[in-house]
Amino acid sequence: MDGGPLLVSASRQSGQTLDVLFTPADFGALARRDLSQTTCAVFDVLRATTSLLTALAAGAKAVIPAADIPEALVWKARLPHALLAGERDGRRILRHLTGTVDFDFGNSPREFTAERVVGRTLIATTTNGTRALRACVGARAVLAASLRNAAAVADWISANPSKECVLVCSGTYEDSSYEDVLGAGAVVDRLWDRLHGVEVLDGARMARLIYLAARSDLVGAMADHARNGRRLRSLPDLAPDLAVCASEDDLCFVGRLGPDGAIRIPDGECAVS
Ligand code: 3SL
Repeated sequence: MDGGPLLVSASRQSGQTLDVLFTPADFGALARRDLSQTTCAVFDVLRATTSLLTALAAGAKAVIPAADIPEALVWKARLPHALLAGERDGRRILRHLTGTVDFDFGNSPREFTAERVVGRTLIATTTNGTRALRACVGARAVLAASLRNAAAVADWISANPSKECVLVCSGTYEDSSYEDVLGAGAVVDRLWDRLHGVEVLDGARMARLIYLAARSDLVGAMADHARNGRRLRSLPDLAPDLAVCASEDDLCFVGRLGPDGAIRIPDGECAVS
């Protein structure tokens, strides 16, 4: 893949950096930082960003990431035709958590079929993924990223250079998560030959090395080494999500957070892979 010299030429003038944030402990600092010259690509490989990108691929009009359940319900009151998606403890959010309604979807990418989502706006809240996306509000660009669109994210970053590019791992609860590092490492790897003159910080190098060590069997690696992967593997109805979330580069677009708070496929990107 050759994305051209854009990232290279801009870096010589402006001192670009590429970094990875590994833990949810970084979200607070991120939200307080000046991100006006920063692109943030957010990974929740298992499963939030994979699922929202899958929904967009299936024809959903937009996905609105909500920080928590009350905020999702406020969005729903504003957009009554929108569908609610999300999980707590990996399971669909039901009435006992909302007090009023069952959510329409959980957080399995396999739920977001064209039959159910085409033309619809989704409002999503998940434990870590949507929280990480929201921590990046204020950045010059916020992208939803996963293994499924790693090459598209790398191409977008290359074609739209920012002074800083930060690959944000959503993590699991308050901890780092292996699968998000794999996703970030895959993007660093796709960018690798286009990074001359960019300062590639140790975090980005580490993520790439971890990805390269695992890439021959990403499903097995996630099922063995990721806390969330082990949990999904142990649940017969959710175990097939691992293979969907481990597939690489089968989506040819990025999801970009807009000023209205909704993630969409930008104009000009392919719509469906
Ligand atoms: O934390 C999250 O955002 C979720 O993706 C976790 S889960 O895979 O749905 O359990």
